[in-house]
Amino acid sequence: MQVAVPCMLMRGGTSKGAYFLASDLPQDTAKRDQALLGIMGSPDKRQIDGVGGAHPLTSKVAIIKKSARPGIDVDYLFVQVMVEEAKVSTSQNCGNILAGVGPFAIENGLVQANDGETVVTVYMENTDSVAKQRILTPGRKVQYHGDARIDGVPGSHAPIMIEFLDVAGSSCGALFPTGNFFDVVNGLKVTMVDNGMPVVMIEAKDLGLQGDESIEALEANTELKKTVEALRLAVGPLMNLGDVKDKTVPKMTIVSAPKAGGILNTRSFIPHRVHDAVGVLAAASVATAANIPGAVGHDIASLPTGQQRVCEVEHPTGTMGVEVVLADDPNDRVPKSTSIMRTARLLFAGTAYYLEK
Ligand code: NQM
Repeated sequence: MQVAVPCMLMRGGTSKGAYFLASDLPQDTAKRDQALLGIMGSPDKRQIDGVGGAHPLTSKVAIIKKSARPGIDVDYLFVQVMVEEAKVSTSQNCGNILAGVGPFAIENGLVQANDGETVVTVYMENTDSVAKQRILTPGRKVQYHGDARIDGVPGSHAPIMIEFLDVAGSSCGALFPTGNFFDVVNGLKVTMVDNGMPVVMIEAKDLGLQGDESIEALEANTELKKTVEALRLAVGPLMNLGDVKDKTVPKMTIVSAPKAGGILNTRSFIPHRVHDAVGVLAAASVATAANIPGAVGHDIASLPTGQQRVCEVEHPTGTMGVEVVLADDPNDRVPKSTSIMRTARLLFAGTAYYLEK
């Protein structure tokens, strides 16, 4: 039987996903996951029988509800729908899909917009942390057009500023979950960091790479993929993430000296495909660690000065600017805040269908 669910398809930053009101989906988690797999068309390499885009970056879901928490407008649960496996994961957050959450909340009447600009405060269920989004709302309506450009997305759109306040250690318990700025695992020097996304930073040269290899070359390098996956499985428990075999974290980020005026050049396994750009919270983690002497990448990074620093993280399709406000006490490594500009666009509003089995 075909089951109908109201749905909005939105681009959030450099990702694309299906956005739902929590009340429109089955309340039972197993049934909800079956519904999401059906809607996206998984498992199938092409997701031909669903609306998924056949890549992890376009097989994403946001589930949103009005929040009962004081000072919070909406609760956002991110769900990664695997493309080729009949699996979904809530073990990670997504800062790109987050960009569409405020606009979705306003479009669906969960938040009353001001005439001009509306701040939407979002509780991110996956990581028990909060983000504030500033959305342009002239005439109390979301404005999608504008002059803001983000690398990885053609054209320009209205800017959405996102500020993260309490994301350090939100998945791993601490900014540096092992208590060290670097560790040696499987013979490789790595930094394990979590400023909103668990990330493992490895220098390109330690993997026999230049760091500016194409996405295709990295994905075709089976030896490299084996090394990276073995490392990921080994660091999972060290990062307090347990067995990460079936998880989409940590993200494995290869860093090298900047080539385009940024702080570092990156290539990220997320964790099996290579990101076309870099994740929002992943960039927040990389930028934070790069600023800390002793962390992998610090010595080859080109860093701005001052307490408030815009750190451009280079990636395969451009750069992502992360504003890091360092703590007042230089010995305190947790930044006061981390902010990133994104854009988002409502692409389609209607009804999604899945077959109830
Ligand atoms: O790190 C992809 C994305 C992401 C995650 C992924 C993200 C983030 O770019 O905050 O946005 O790493 O799975 O959509």
